[in-house]
Amino acid sequence: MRGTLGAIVKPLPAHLFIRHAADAEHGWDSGDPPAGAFGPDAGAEFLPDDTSGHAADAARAGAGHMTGDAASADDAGHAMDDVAGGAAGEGTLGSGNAEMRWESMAGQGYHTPTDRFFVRHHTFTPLIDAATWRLRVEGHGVRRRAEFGYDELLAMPARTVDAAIECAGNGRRFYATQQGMAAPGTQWGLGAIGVARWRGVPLSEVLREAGVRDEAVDVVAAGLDAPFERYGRVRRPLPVWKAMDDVLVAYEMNGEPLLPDHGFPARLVVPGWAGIASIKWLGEIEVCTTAAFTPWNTVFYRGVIRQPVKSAFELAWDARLPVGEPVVLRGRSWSGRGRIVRVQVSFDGGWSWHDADHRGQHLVGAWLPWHVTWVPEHRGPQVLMARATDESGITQPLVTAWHPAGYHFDAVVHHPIHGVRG
Ligand SMILES: Nc1nc2c(c(=O)[nH]1)N[C@H]1C(S)=C(S)[C@@H](COP(=O)(O)O)O[C@H]1N2
Ligand SMILES: [Mo]
Repeated sequence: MRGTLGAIVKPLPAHLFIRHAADAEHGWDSGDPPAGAFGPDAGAEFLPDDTSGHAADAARAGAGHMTGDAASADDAGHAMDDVAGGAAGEGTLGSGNAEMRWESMAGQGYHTPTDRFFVRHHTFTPLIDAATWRLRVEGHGVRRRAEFGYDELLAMPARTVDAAIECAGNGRRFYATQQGMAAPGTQWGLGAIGVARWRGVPLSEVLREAGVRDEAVDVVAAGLDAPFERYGRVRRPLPVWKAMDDVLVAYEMNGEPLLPDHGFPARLVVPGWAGIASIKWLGEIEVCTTAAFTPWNTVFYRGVIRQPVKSAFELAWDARLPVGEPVVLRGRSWSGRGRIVRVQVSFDGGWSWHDADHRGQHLVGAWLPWHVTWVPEHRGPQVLMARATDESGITQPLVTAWHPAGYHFDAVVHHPIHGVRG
């Protein structure tokens, strides 16, 4: 068991873009959305996930040890901000958000290595001592309070699950770049997703220890990170059926204890659902006998449940590809609704589509790696497109419906490349 956390280090993010929550043009600086922007007048039903400039400010104040690659890399096509870090401790991202570089998945196996797994915090990484950490389960929906220490959790029947965690705002920047209407919040490209091998105790086991009542309706998981502005601790309700189905109280990620940035000592992993459901630094679970409401299902992430179908190339933005030379383009597609059944790629702006070959496995709740061979014919800027169909029959559209908070961007992404002399 690791008690002292200074030793647990997330490698500095050569494979990550740093993205600040605040964006001068499209975000705002406090928890309050601009008047009218998301109110009933705007016809908006949903509100943004990223509302705070505080995290970025704290990061600047505490910045220092995270410099270099992430800030200086050529980032054409991605809005890059200055480097965050330092707020919580050496070796953690501190505050702020970091996005996986898709080209860093090239040549990787099925899982996202932990050093490039995206990080999304509402405030900053808490350093929690596992020796004194407790997970409490309580509420009207259980017969008795239950409490678990780290060692007790590790001693319970464990399960291993390969699952994706994806931010509801993944792809948000394409509302601006492809559809001409910027959505407020962190301007993620497609890298706010990762698939890891999680190990932990099924939440159903944890709840059973407390004796779930038939009357239980919702389960509210709360994090031990600092309260977010005036909204209190990050906490998100889950319906009890999902909580009892496939949710994990995870303590391991890719065969190692969780890193602080990803929720040490324990987090929820909620397969297929928006990342906010996968509460990090889990401290309390309240089981309610009536529908539960917190700012994380009313003000933020309202109506957001399953993740839609998406695809990405394992390729740098503006990659340079030699004309006349066959290139194997690889990518991955995923959907919170189930398996991917088809992936097609277009090299001519969507006029013609070619089936991609699938390689390996596609686990439900994770992703399908695919590849297609192409010979670039022209020099100069071009666009690659990939679109997937999931087993619910839904295919990625060319344009997605506007969402005022920038969630659910499922349209085909235009990936720019340059044909260069071979
Ligand atoms: N306690 C707590 N849990 C949290 C968050 C948070 O800020 N605090 N962020 C959520 C969001 S919005 C996402 S997308 C995922 C990101 O998980 P990761 O940082 O391990 O990639 O964690 C979720 N769980
Ligand atoms: Mo998120």
